[in-house]
Amino acid sequence: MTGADEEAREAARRLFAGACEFVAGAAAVDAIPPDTLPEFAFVGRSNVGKSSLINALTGRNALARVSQAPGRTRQINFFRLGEACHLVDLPGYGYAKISKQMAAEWQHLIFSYLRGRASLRRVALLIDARRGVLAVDQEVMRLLDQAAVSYVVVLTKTDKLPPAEHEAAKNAALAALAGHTAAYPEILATSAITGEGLAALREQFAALVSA
Ligand SMILES: Nc1nc2c(ncn2[C@@H]2O[C@H](COP(=O)(O)OP(=O)(O)O)[C@@H](O)[C@H]2O)c(=O)[nH]1
Ligand SMILES: [Mg+2]
Repeated sequence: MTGADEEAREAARRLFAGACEFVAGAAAVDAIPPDTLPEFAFVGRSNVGKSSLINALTGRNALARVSQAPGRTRQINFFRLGEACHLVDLPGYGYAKISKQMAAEWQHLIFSYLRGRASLRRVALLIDARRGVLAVDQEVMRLLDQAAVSYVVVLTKTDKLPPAEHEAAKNAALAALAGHTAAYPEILATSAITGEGLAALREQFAALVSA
């Protein structure tokens, strides 16, 4: 391991060792708090594992409430990690029973947040490793491209995928990045259960906090 690797690892450890507190929940655009700290947002379909990943990254069990009812969390939840950055849990999309009206409201809230957020360093776009990138995920990727928001595709729940299928799942996700101008060119595979990929994601965020 080089000195630079060790430094990166140490910076990530320090960042995620900080206290993590709920700051605000915004169900409407005017309730979004000011962007005072570097921010990392998590977006993905309902039930993809956003809350679980935030809990696993920060080592807290019930920080971002893990909802058993898909489509329940309709607000943007902001958490402060130490004094260093915000972690932002965006409401899930793609829930079948959601009305057209709700879907339009989701898009308005999310897009208002994404467009005007100077402090937003990177979005983690979560994809269920067993399902891969769906048409609705492609739509969100286009929104992110339009808003010129840098995003990294993160596969979730890899523990549910047979080890022999991991490589193919990553390659398929990588292929789905074609033509997406704001996508980070690598896929991170994670599991909130086994902890796979968490250190790599922490390091990516830590590098962007100090950048
Ligand atoms: N096996 C496994 N289950 C997970 C993982 N992450 C989340 N889940 C489960 O998937 C469901 C949805 O997770 P949640 O974090 O609430 O998803 P969200 O709607 O995107 O916030 C819950 O039942 C979680 O326990 C994971 O890495 N592995
Ligand atoms: Mg959630």
